Amino acid sequence: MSAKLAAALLVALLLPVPSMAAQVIVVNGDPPGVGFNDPTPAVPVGGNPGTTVGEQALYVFQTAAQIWGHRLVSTQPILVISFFTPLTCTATSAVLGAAGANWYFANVEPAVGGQALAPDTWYPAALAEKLTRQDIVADPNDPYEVFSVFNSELGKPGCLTGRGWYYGVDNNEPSTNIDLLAVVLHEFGHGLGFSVGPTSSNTGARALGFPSIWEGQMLDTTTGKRWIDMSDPERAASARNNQNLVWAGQKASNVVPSTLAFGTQVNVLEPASLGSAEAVPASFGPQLRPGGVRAALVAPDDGGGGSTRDGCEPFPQPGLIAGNVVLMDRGTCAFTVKVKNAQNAGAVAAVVANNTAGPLAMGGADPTVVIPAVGITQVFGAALRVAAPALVHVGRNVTVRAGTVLNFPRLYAPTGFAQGSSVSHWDTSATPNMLMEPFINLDLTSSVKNPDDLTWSLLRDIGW
Ligand SMILES: [Ca+2]
Ligand SMILES: [Ca+2]
Ligand SMILES: [Ca+2]
Ligand SMILES: [Zn+2]
Repeated sequence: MSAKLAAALLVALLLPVPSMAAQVIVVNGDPPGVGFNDPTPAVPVGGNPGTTVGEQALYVFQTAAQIWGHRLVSTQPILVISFFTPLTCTATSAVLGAAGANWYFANVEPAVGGQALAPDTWYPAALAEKLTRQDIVADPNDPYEVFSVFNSELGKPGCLTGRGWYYGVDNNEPSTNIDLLAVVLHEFGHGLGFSVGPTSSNTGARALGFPSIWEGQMLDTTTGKRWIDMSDPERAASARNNQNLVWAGQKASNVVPSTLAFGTQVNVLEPASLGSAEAVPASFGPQLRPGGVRAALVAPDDGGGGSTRDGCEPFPQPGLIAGNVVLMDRGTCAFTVKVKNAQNAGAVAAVVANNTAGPLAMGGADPTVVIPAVGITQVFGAALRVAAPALVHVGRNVTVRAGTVLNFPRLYAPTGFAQGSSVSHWDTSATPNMLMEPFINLDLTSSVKNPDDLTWSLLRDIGW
């Protein structure tokens, strides 16, 4: 039995990539003059010897295919149809790429030496062929196991203007460019099976009533139920249960301690009844020192604007702040503006409470910020505000790894459902940043495996 999620049918030449373990073959799906066929001259960059934009793009894809090929074990070649096409974007945000298994298979009998699939369960094509040890041909005119598309407009006016692809293969992209190799590795990861598959993450509905192979490892830590045991509405609710949906596979859990860093927390020393809660370090400003910050937490009025709690105005009474940790609410102005206002008033650290569910991961950049800042949940922020002034320690949590619950890594399940991102990614609270988070980060390596990354361990949990 087979199911198709999306079509990708621009066929051109086959480009085999030699590899030790599984053959991952990039199929150039671009029409003349576009993407892999872009004849624009280019200067070799970051280990990529190509002398046209098209050659450089192909070199990046073949590098990604090789990295995956060395990891995967399969007797069956994995055909990846790839092309560049305009995808959704604005001057400040862009869909970089999209990919998936080109087919899902269920109830396919194994060939000699192959393994049986779990009954009535959808498998991504490449994995189904690996396990059953055969070429499962659903449609001879569409033989690809993986399809992938990438944004052809990146860096052009109106599409992350000026921030085009980086074609080097050395993880050394300038902060103004997007590392194509990381994006290709990410998208191929989806195509190989890093996805909830034909089960709708939005409605929880299953294709033909069969679960996907993912559902057995998707655990909702609020209800204690796995997706495989839920009704459609329960799955839809779980997909929005921010911070509480995890991947409960054993292999991924095993490598959490070697892959993810210890988390950060705000621990309330006085009044002790408030306990402690997870905090997410901001992407700007200094890191917390190893011992963290121990000081009084205060929540003074900023004296102006739509809210006196948002820290968007310079604090009128710096005397209330000097030497203390300042609590502010998310909203109205950039995170860097709030933290800078706290710093200017003499604060030693800043804590910003979310205005929606989940811990707050603060982005932005301002090299003049010299105090550490962390984001917390709206609920914990409200409790702290009531208790202020309170004595707090902002520092490392030495028992819980960042981005985990019960030592299981979180899946991305924001309260506001995000089509194309929800569920089939790691949560952004993972630290260091993981390849399969929904947003690209500058600090990714080209590794898909522990101790750098969790992707490979998740794929092993589903049978790779
Ligand atoms: Ca095949
Ligand atoms: Ca204000
Ligand atoms: Ca992260
Ligand atoms: Zn993705």
